[in-house]
Amino acid sequence: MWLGLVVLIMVGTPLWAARPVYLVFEAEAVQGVTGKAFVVQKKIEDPAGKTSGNKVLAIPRQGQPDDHIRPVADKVVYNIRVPKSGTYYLWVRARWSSMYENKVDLRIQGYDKGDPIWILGNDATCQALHWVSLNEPGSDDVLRPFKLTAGVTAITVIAREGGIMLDQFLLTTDKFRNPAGALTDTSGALVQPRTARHVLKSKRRRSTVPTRRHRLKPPIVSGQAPADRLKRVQTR
Ligand SMILES: [Ca+2]
Repeated sequence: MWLGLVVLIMVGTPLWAARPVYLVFEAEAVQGVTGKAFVVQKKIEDPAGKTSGNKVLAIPRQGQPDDHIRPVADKVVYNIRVPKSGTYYLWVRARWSSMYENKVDLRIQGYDKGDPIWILGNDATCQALHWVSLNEPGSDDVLRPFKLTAGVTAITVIAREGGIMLDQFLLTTDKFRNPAGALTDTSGALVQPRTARHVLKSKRRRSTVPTRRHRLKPPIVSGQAPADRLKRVQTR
């Protein structure tokens, strides 16, 4: 404890301030899956063990394995709640079908000026879930850093090849973290759109407030009242 206090006084910043950030979220937790290329599938059995959440976000293979048909243009977007600014590294727990079905394209908000595409995957481990890092172009093991500011950052995954399953993502400031197996999700890592319940509530709230359209509705002219109104009047 005394050593910690001495170090704190010397460096002038809290020791816990340097704690790395680990944001883990399910690949299938993304909203707006269109089904054109991406689908959510159950994936329970795997040589690598448990599939987190028992589901994956998949890009099914198009045609036969040797056809190498590129899936239709489709994408999903993760809106990630970044708790603090810093240099981050991205990992995905993925299952590739073959060396021709082993990568997805990425766009990272803040790095998409000029529309560059980053490639995630392209490694040689197939037919089993495993963690793959986003690496420098042409490298198998040098992690590609990117700077994020605190707030919400969008990472877009674009379908590039079929035969793909994505289980979890890890976004971290820890350059030396080497994830293994299914990880525990980080609560609140993703910003989800408002739920249907919220939408319903807001609709109810709106319905009690007269809108411009309501105000402009023409008045009912005597003798031309709708049938239901006439019925109510007649039964009084
Ligand atoms: Ca999963």
